[in-house]
Amino acid sequence: MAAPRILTGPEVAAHASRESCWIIVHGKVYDVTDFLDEHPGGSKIILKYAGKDATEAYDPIHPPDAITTNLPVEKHLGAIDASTVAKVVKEVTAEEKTRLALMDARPPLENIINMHDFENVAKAVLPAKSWAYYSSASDDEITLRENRMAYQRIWFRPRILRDVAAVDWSHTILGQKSSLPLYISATALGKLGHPDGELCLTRAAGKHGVIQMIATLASVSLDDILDAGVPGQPFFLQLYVNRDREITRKYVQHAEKRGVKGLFITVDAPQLGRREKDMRMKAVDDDAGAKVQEGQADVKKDQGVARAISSFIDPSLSWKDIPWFQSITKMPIILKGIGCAEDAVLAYEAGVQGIVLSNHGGRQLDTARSGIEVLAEVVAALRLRGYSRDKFAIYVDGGVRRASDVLKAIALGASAVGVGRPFLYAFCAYGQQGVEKAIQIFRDEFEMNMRLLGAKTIADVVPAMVDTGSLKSHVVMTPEDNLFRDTYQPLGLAKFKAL
Ligand code: 173
Repeated sequence: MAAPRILTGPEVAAHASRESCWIIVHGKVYDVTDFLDEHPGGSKIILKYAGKDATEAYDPIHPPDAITTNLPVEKHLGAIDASTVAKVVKEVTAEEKTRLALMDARPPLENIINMHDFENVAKAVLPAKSWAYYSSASDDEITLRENRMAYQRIWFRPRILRDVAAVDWSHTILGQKSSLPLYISATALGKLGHPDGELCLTRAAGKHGVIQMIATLASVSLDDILDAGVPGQPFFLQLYVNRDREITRKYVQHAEKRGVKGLFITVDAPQLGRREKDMRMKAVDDDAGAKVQEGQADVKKDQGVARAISSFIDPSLSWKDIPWFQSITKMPIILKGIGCAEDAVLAYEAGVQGIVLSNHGGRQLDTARSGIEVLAEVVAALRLRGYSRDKFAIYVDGGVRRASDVLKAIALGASAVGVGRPFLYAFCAYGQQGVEKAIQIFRDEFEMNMRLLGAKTIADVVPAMVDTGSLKSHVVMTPEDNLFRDTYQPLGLAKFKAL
């Protein structure tokens, strides 16, 4: 076998144009000239790193094997001699300095007492682009906010004198033991917020008996996440279905072989929503950044992070595909992103094992209703068809910030609840310890709320414990949720250039 070719920094730097573009990623040199126009994120961003090391920019937004699977082997030019690469001294911007200072000045973790606190810290310490990507939702972000507000339109009907000395909020989710009646829902691109990315969730979840749903577009590979689990740690997998079904088949079967306990197929994203905070961030960067290839028509420039990497998702996915999924895996199949009773009934009739009533954290169809509102009509429709909670799972996600929200959903018939952003913000702000603290806060809140509600176990949380009279009315006066209001960042309008 020929010895691998070793290249030097100056050799790579000589290929820094559209005509010949080499880049370094993780110590290897690649010729990406022919790939420039195929790059889902556009050519411009690659050209920014032409002739240079692109690892730092590449890492958070690509699956670890993206280059090796997309680039023919003859374009893998060899290894780089690191000692010959000119060190780029990065200028620390004023914004970055402020961010680092805020990181040092974070509230000590013991002062964090609720999920809003994590969000508030994450907002301050995340790079602006990461915050924009995570926090954004589609169009006017009405649904994002409604997800929170809907819980405030449900009121408790507590029971008293029930000997609540011992209360137990542990639960079973898709047949798996869970220390909480909620699971960590999938969020993508964790390394935009923390160098260890999704592993912060894995380690905390393993330690505290919580189930993590792994995102197809996690920054850490599926295998690396599974390898980081403790023996027997249960995981679910969120699936974006690839236009190339062979890729999806292999991915799903690999996950099953590795012991993943449930397949959550995302069905609400045939196209990604327009998340304007994310889109504007990209525009700002283009104005301020290096003007690579000025005048070049690059249609992808203002679409934001998520849209740039989502072109593999198959918009032709339909009910006809469900039997195929059932033929390739024995994992329970859950359709994630159901928004009305009609589709819940179709899912039930298709023989899948459950659904997630979700609007994708407000990131897809704006003014879609909240999962918790949809839950009431779904349970009613399924009851007419003989549904029982132990045979078909109904999960809800979106807007959950308190154990009381979870209890409301369970009272209304949810099997369990998904919590995404709060855990994401917890690790962006404090790494694994943040996630552990978030779990601890939920525990404390479950203990208090279950005692006050008069429920000793999750099975005791019943429909009669909630008043949903106002749930469907979207114009009900309630006291404002100040914490939510203070962390919510209003959308902005297009900025004028400097005068
Ligand atoms: O909500 C998202 O951002 C999301 O689901 C996604 C989809 C494609 C690429 C990255 C994230």
